[in-house]
Amino acid sequence: MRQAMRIGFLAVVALVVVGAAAMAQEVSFKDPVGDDNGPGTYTYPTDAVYKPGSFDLTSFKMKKAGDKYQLDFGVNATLEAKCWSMEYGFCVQMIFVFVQSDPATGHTDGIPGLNIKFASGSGWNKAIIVSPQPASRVKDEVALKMAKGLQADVIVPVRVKGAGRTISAWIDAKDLPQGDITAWGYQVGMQSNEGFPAATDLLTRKVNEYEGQHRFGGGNDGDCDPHVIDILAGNGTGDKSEVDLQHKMLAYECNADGTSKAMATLTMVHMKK
Ligand SMILES: [Ca+2]
Ligand SMILES: [Ca+2]
Ligand SMILES: [Ca+2]
Repeated sequence: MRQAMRIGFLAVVALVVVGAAAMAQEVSFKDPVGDDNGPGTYTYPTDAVYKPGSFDLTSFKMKKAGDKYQLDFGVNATLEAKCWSMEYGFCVQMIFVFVQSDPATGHTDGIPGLNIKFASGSGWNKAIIVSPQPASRVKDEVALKMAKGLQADVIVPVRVKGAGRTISAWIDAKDLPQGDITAWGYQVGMQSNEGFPAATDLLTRKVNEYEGQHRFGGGNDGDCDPHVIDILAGNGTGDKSEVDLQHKMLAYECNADGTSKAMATLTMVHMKK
């Protein structure tokens, strides 16, 4: 009888351990409110479609769901389901997720139009592009504008959806490496969906010196300024200190002709354990 109880107890322990491992297939980050200003100076385009808070990332979660990963992004404004001709419940936002599963082999180059790079040891192994454009268009842009050596490491979701203040995306789990996703590094870049991008920009909206109807302001008319409006920083807990850390990471220097003197250099964020 005592032996049976011991075996029963061990079985319960085993179930708890397996359960914990299954639950660990989820990462969750928060981002401060009100830091949707890139390096600290950026302003929104003036058209009314860009509501205050639309580019203010507040959270990022990724969890395993069957043979998919579901990604959820919180923003600090109710999404515009009906604008332009987008079909998925959001239209002004575009989000880039950089996933680091192996620091030794990550890419330190950014993606065309973002004007960022990653620090040595902070490179990305997979980049997920969450856009309200049809997946076929995103894939065409990747093939046209990204360096050949990076294209295989880009993931375009099989489905995207916006509702309330949450943008969601689903990717095939097999497209990410195997491993403990809670031990990996992440970075998230908030951008804006540009249907008429420049030849050098992958569907991204430009940041200029002065804001315009469809242009962010507070940057530089060249491509020496980071074209991201909000990113993760610190431990990704949403602590106020992460605002300063973001501004430092997105610091940049331009030459007089608008070429880059020092490009904004990002590092990865890891879940605090
Ligand atoms: Ca934010
Ligand atoms: Ca610029
Ligand atoms: Ca931020």
